[in-house]
Amino acid sequence: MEWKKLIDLLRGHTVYLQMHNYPDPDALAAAYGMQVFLRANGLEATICYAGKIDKNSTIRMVESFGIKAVDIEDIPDMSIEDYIVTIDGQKYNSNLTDFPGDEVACIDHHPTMIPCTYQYSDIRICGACCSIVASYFKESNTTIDANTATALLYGLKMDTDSFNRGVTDFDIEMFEYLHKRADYNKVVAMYNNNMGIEDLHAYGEAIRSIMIYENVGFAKITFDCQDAQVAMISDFILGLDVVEFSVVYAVSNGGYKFSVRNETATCHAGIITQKALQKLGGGGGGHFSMAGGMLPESRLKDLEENFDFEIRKSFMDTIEQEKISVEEQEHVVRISMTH
Ligand SMILES: [Mn+2]
Repeated sequence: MEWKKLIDLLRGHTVYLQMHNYPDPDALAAAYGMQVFLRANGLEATICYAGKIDKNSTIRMVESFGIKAVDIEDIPDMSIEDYIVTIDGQKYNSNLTDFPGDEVACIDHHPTMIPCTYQYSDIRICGACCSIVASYFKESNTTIDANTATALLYGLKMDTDSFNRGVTDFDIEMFEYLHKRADYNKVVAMYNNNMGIEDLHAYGEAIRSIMIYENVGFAKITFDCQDAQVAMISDFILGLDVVEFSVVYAVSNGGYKFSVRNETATCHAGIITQKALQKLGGGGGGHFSMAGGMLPESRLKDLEENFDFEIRKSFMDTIEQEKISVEEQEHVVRISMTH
């Protein structure tokens, strides 16, 4: 990370920090942290997004940390000359709408699906985008105020499912840095109270529909719910003692969106999701322990009658085909921890 290069690149331009669509706590906190960091270096930037901030946890963040995030529909004058830094997402990803501005920089912690050349790129595979943003303060010796440190720590805790998922040494290092400067009681209080009544409907549907094959759990939600809710349900299913791999899918734009979680050493969630959905005419991908995907409406007609069966079959077959051998395991697990 060469933070001075980012500052030099952005200086003199109208700058937008674009989070992925329907931003989650990690995206919101990382964008906010980056805005504060840029301001400390004499630059103003506007946080923006497509979709909505309508989940309990994110609405509360905006209010409680004083984050000003602007809906793209309220930025009619963004021009092609304006600079965009993508935060917690990458250009060409389906969850990052292409805005008029020029995506000159990217700060993200996800594996790259479709490569893109940026003038400044900081993509590091770690537990949360907030960790990367925290490192800008640390490495540049920029003073971080308690509110910003608390927001980043909350984003880090949320995206790593309280340090259970995808955590690297780097995240722990940033946790230590933020913990010294944040109000951790506030983080814990927010973390323990982020479920809304509407989330219970999604839980209810998932519990009714759950099917378990071997160590794989499937659940379906038949109403349009937010990405964050599908992910939350997938974590929940994974919490069952007999489940080590969970596949949750929910209605979205006439099709289905998927959230997949893995805690086995023999499966790679990203590869399995990509291949299983490709067979059905959809797409997806992601990390070793978490992945997401999509089956478009156009593909449902062919599958209609046996839809749920076809999904389960495709995932079960792919899990069998893609099983990582014992010899490979150590290597893959090590790679997945460090990259
Ligand atoms: Mn994230």
